[in-house]
Amino acid sequence: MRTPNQLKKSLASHHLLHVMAAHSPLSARLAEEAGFDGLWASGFELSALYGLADVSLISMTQHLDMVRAMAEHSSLPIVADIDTGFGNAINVIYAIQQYERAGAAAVVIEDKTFPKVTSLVADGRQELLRTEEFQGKIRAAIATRRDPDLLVIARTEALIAGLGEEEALKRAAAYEAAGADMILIHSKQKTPDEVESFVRAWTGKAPIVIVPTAYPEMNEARIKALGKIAIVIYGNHAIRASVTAMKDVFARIQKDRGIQNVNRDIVSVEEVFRLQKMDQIKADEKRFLA
Ligand code: SPV
Ligand code: MG
Repeated sequence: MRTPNQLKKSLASHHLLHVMAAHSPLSARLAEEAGFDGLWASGFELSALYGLADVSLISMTQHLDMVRAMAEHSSLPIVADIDTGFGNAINVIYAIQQYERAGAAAVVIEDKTFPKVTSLVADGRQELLRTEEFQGKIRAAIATRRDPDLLVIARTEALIAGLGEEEALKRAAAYEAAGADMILIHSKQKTPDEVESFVRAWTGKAPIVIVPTAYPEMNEARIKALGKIAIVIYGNHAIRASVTAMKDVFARIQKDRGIQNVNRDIVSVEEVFRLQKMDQIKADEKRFLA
């Protein structure tokens, strides 16, 4: 059985961990082959895959199925985006039991009300839970996990909700006091200053996780210069890369009225066979099909 401690061990090495978004076992395998340290089981990506907004429409069961399938096809640790925990502290208890069994190495719970609204949308309706209620959810998660190596990451959306750095710091400290192993600070500002200022002001012991989608200049050098940040999550680059590639190829096929030109620019069918482990199927056929 998978154990979550691979992520904890990697964190102990004090290297910045690069965690790539995935929405399927296939994207998980590609992220692993590309050399990432972990997988972000993104709610945004899965919602987009279904053509849905990331506003708590995808069920926990759908997301869990994705996590289980990714865990079967990749050995990378999985950081599960469990949104608000799908309800109150009681829902969190059930979610932690399920995600731990599914093989997650970490869960990220955000301090928004259920149903949540996706973070990066302009003028999104961002409602936060009372700090005490969210602390109860963190305490529920910590009390429920069977393996202490399953990391519980508290995500504050205070900056996303426009409540300012002071509130974000207060909440992060309260969540650490409730037992959170790490703090994810999210921001939709187009430049890194908001998050950089938060990180500089953070005096807690819990390492920080960031998702620099909105402020892409925050590269490794800049993150390392700040210190305190242990994980960077590339939050939606698997689904955006897929959309880019599909739009391009579909448009070219339409323009060329055929697949004759695009064929050399997309992976071969053999490459897909490789990803499907077709070799193994052939070998098993030889061994077992009498
Ligand atoms: C996700 O990828 O689902 C996230 C990151 O939670 S964000 O969409 O930026 O909120
Ligand atoms: Mg999400």
